[in-house]
Amino acid sequence: MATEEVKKKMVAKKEKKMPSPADLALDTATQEMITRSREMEVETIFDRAQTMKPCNIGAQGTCCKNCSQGPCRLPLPKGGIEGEDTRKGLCGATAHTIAARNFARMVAGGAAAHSDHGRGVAETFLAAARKETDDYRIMDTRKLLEIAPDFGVDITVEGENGEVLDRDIDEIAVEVGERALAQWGQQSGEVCTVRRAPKARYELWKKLGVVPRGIDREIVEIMHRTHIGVDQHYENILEQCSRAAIGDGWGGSMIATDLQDVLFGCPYPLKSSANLGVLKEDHVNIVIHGHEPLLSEMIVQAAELPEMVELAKEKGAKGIQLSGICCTANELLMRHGIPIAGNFLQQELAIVTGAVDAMVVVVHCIMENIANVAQCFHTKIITTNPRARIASGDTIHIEFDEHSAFEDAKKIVRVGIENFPNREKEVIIPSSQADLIAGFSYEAINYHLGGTFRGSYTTLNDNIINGRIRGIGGVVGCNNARTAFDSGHVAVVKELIKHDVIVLTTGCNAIACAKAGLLTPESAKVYCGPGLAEVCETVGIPPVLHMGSCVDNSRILMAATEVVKAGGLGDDISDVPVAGSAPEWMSEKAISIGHYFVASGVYTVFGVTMPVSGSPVFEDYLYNKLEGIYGGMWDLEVDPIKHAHKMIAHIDKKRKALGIDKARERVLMDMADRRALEAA
Ligand code: BF8
Repeated sequence: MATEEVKKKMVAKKEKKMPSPADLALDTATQEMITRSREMEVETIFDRAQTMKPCNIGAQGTCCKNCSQGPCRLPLPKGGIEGEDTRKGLCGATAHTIAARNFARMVAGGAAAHSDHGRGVAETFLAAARKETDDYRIMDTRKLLEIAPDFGVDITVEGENGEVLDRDIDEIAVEVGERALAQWGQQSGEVCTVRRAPKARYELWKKLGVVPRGIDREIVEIMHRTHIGVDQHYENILEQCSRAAIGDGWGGSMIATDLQDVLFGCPYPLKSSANLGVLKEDHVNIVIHGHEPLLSEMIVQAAELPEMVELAKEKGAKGIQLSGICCTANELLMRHGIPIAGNFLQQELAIVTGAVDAMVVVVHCIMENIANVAQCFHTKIITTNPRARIASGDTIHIEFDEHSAFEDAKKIVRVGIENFPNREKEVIIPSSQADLIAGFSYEAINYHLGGTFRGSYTTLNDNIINGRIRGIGGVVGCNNARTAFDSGHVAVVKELIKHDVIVLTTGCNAIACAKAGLLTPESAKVYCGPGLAEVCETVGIPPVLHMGSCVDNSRILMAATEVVKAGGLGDDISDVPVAGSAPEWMSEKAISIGHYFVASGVYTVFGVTMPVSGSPVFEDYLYNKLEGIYGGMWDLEVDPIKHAHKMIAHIDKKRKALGIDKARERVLMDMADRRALEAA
């Protein structure tokens, strides 16, 4: 048995091995809270990432556990494969079949998560349109009229004398709701919103036979094909991935974004702030975490009720501070300017401040361990969705129903308020928070970058053609505890804007950029190349445009489509100088997003890792051959600077193909001349 002294030495040795908070996270607020959690012996993901290492074979994507004869593990031999790859599972499945199956199941998981979110929104939308609930109503009729034709719904009607009359808005809303909801269960034909893609892209999908028939159908078919003994051709499996992923990006996610905009308003630029410093010691802090905005919209209204503010004061608080984590945060920010407490890896740390009176969770990206961390503090964890409950800890479940939404929200807010006097531990809130501007829906970009009299993407295209803007980077995705928190995000984005690539961002990347101060117009002068800085200064926009949550990646698809429509940059998304990126991805949703970017013609680079490295054949298919089929392909680059430069090289390749590479050289000469003049 170890003596006390030996024990101390062991602990010291263990502690010495633990990386310092500065090595684990970019921002000081996170570092402070990691330190506090360690001091208080509250275990977080930052600790577990040190003590639990990933399975090497699973990380390569070549562990098959799709039947009970396995798991069959096919690691890549050290030094790679020489000659024919003869590795096989018990059934004979090759490494590429196994890697493709595992990849496909990630697409299915991701597409299902996004699309089920969309289904929930569509159901609530329809309930609102049919006036079955008083709590939701059609708010943005402009957007409703804009999207209705895409669902095959007429917005005008012929009058008795042949005149064109406006149709009743309620009738239009009901029909849009019904048509939208039908896209999930449709068995044949096409998901109707897919037709929004540029004509050339849609025609390519038709030729390849990858237009999704129905959103759910394509996801189910992935699960069928990847069952033992079904689809054993990696190219054929990937084709099904394309159907499901397109059904997500151009279907489930896009419909979710559309209907959320109609119900809650299309976002336009507004100011706010981000990081743990937005929590307020003297206020009731209610943190809303997850993805669907249906409940959070009600919580915003409930928290503003005079009776709630009064109750908070009775309990000794000065008011109620709402903030968000993950994509619910992005939704609330985009439409209401509610501040963001943090992204994925900050959910436990928000509780570690001791200031969170209630953390209300919905669906996706909620770590089970928040329930354990909450037990070390007074925080109430409130689950609200029947699909997402937590067995650990001592959570409360207040089920949210769209028919009693406001009443449910009031109950939830009251739990937070009543918990305020129960704070036992010292409250320590990091001071760090950064100002930001968010709310760049593709409609808002249309307006801000548009011409003088009417919005269009022509000005953006002109600036790409004349080379001030080199190209567009869509940088999105999660945090990943296997890499220093936020550092990949921020390094990739800074490198892109330094080289005049304007960045469209969503999800946890958007939050990382916000915390790093990249979502302000002022940041252009500090971080951008001369061309992009000039455009941002002239138009008054940040160089990094926050377009919303992860379902709002559909806004990036629409922005790319608008660029094609505005002309001068080719006929298809694959012609445009654009590249995609997820520097710190971790979720299955990210894989579905990555694949619909690729299938839409976008070269897409992921950071950290890709679970396909155990199959050089499948890896080569994703990283090289797909470009010949879709005009877009996957890539992996762990080093953030190289990652950004791979994107830039692709953007330059597209500029060259369009014949606009010379324009940029001229612009750079002009700017250099101007600087020389300024210096003289
Ligand atoms: O949907 S970026 S960690 S919060 S999965 Fe999750 Fe990834 Fe964040 Fe938003 Ni998207």
